[in-house]
Amino acid sequence: MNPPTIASIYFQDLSSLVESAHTTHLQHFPEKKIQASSLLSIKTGGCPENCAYCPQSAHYETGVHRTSLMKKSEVLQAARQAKLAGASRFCMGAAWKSVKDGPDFDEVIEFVKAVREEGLETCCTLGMLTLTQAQKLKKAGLQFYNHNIDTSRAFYEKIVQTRTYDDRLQTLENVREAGLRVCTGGILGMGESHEDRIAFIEQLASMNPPPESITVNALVAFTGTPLEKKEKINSFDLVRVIATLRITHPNSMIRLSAGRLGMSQEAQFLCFYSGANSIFFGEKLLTSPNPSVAEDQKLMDELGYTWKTASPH
Ligand code: SAM
Ligand code: DTB
Ligand code: SF4
Repeated sequence: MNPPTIASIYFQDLSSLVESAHTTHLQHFPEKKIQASSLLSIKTGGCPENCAYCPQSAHYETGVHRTSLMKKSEVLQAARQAKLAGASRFCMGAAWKSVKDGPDFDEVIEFVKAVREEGLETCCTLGMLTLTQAQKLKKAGLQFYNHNIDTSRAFYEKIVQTRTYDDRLQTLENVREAGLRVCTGGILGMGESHEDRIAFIEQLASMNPPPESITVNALVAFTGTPLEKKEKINSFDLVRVIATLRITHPNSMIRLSAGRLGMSQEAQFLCFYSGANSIFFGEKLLTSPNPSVAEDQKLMDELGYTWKTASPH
């Protein structure tokens, strides 16, 4: 018999889908642990790309002010705070199209070394990377690189015109070849169809080895961006994507990422029950707010989850 297609998994009735995703989840992640990553925007706004969802694109008036690269002391202070609050991973994001060799990149290398010394797992998301740049980051002690494919290949060109889907895949290949762990995923609620969501999951499933970490963002619709009027994704649709991802990627971490402020705690629970085992935690994502640490702690206590601690490797 042929294995089930991703479409046939995705289109099952929701209770059967959630049941089988939960069974897979328990087999691979029997401990009720949630991994918490903290985000810091180390260089905000003024980005030359035109990603239709992004408040940091220079193409749109969103009220996000452009900054230069943060200072190492500020980054370290934020990392220490994140660790104290319980985060296991510290993710540094820059509104760059691609990394340019030079003083800013050299400084980011120093940030990575310093954050590692604090005993936190490290992740960066800096835009496109060459293989040599990926290798430099690896050598500095970076563990994860985040670079999202965002959606299906077909829908991608409606969302971004200043780079191609293949550009994204090339960076992911460079990241993999340098020996970094891959964090990739996308955004739901940008107007994509069910077929786009399935094609997005198929693209992730075609990666060999699979991404260690899959990030699922619900669109945060920013005023001034072309997607400002998009309606919030329906919770059942969000759960359908997470449950399908859990079945297709049994060993990957799945992060319920941006957009949690717009979700009920019941919807978040259904996402965790269906396979999500990671969140961004701390009051701020890159430019937008996130639930408070106290609120997330209360939710974890209520659900019976504890935080996953940082791994030394
Ligand atoms: N410039 C780099 C890049 O694009 O890879 C790194 C930073 S960028 C802000 C990281 C990711 O955040 C994007 O790939 C996108 O998936 C996500 N993102 C950006 N704006 C978002 C929004 N309004 N809602 C949800 N996710 C968003
Ligand atoms: C990811 O997939 N989501 C994060 C992270 N990777 C870098 C970013 C979310 C950004 C949400 C909008 C903002 O706060 O600017
Ligand atoms: Fe935003 Fe990254 Fe796109 Fe720049 S490349 S507009 S920072 S998502």
